[in-house]
Amino acid sequence: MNQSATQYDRFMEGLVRRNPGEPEFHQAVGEVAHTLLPFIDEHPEYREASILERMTEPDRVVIFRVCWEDDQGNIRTNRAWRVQFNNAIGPYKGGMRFHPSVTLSVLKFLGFEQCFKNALTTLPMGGGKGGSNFNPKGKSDREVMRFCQSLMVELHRHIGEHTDVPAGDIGVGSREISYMFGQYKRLENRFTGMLTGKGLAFGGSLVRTEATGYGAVYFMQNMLERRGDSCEGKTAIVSGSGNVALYCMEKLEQLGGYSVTASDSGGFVYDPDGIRGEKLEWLKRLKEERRGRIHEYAEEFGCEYHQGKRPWGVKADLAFPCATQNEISGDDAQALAQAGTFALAEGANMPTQPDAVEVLRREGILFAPGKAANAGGVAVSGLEQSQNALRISWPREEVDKRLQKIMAEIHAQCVHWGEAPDGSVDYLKGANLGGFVKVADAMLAYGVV
Ligand code: NDP
Ligand code: 2IT
Repeated sequence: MNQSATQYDRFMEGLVRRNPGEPEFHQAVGEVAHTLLPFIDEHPEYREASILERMTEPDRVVIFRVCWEDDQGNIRTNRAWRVQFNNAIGPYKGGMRFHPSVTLSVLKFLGFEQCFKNALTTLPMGGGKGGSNFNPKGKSDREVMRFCQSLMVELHRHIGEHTDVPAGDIGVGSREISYMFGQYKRLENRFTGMLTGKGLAFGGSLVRTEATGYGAVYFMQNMLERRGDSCEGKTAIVSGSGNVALYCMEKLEQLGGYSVTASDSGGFVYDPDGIRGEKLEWLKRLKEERRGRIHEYAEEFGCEYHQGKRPWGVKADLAFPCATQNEISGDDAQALAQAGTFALAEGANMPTQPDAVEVLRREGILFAPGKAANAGGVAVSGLEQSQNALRISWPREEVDKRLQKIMAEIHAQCVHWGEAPDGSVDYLKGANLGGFVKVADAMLAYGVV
């Protein structure tokens, strides 16, 4: 075993001991530590200042009870968290997730990843994440409203435009953001940009809804262009059918490609003619307005529905996992390679399991990690903050132009830090090092804090 491997084991042993029962957090830190420890070895200033040890300990975590009343008059109780991970380079920034699978471990993994992602955007944003084990599925609008209002009664004390700026994530879209914003305004008697993803009538930014999906495709386009290729004429597997997946499919179509799959937690649809044009518009209405299920797409358009299955292994050039963490196993990655998929960009956070990342590496598949590829969402959130601070709204073209530029800059940072002598790029290494150096240098400058 070489020195770095021993160092890695020692580092991870300590992390696991300090954070028992948090497998997702261990996984996210482990993936970063793999590439960072050898780098830190070569830069003793980071090691001597224990930067990685400090970066893996959140600044603080707020945990609170959320009580609300359902439509039948029953009193319901959920747990909510806000993980304020690191504000070395700007106010905490990151989404809120409402899903029954949310735990402290999940939010710590997401908050940790967010620190690197936000640093890569080139904007002054620290990392944070929050959420609740509340399940919005099947709840009435009024139930969701009462939950969001109750949550904000506690959360409002901990956030603000200069301290911590939440946004959406799984289960938190424009409806939930609006209810939370309305309640904050009422509690604080202040109209301010302390949330992003707001409605266009009250301080939201054009292109924020589309930004994560669009950004993932822009990143893919950057990777392909570096190899003299493009998205034109490419087929893709997309998982999920939520905010990120829908606008990933839309941008793909605009760039001359198309997706042949979409999924939700029930299964996936396979439409070899492409989920595009009128069919994509129909899917958007199904998911954004009617909150329907993906099997309805197969019924409407007469294509295959695979209940309880994930789409990996369907024949396509590109892959965009856009649903949730750990949705691609090692076997799935093998199936992807066998089906001829040659590039994958993570729209979701940590959708690819560590052994699957190894398979992709071995098979020579281009791999863009989420902290680079899905940073478009938080980047436009940052632009929403800028517009709020300036009290203006930029036109759609302006925001989209800035988003494209940011995605190109993130790609360039990955190449800078991840390029091998043979010209190939390890995007995971590039994203980890690029994000780390910016945050670490700020922490070094502050001394021991
Ligand atoms: P949405 O809630 O809009 O959509 C989530 C989609 O993923 C749905 O189709 C959902 O299906 C599916 N899904 C969620 N959990 C599971 C699960 N456990 N198993 C199978 N399918 C699941 O969320 P987003 O599109 O906003 O988020 C998707 C991913 O992108 C997440 O990883 C998120 O962290 C990441 N992300 C989001 C950003 C944003 O701006 N929104 C920015 C950057 C990353 P169902 O409806 O059946 O649950
Ligand atoms: O994972 C993410 O980057 C998000 N959910 C978006 C965060 C944000 O603040 O816009």
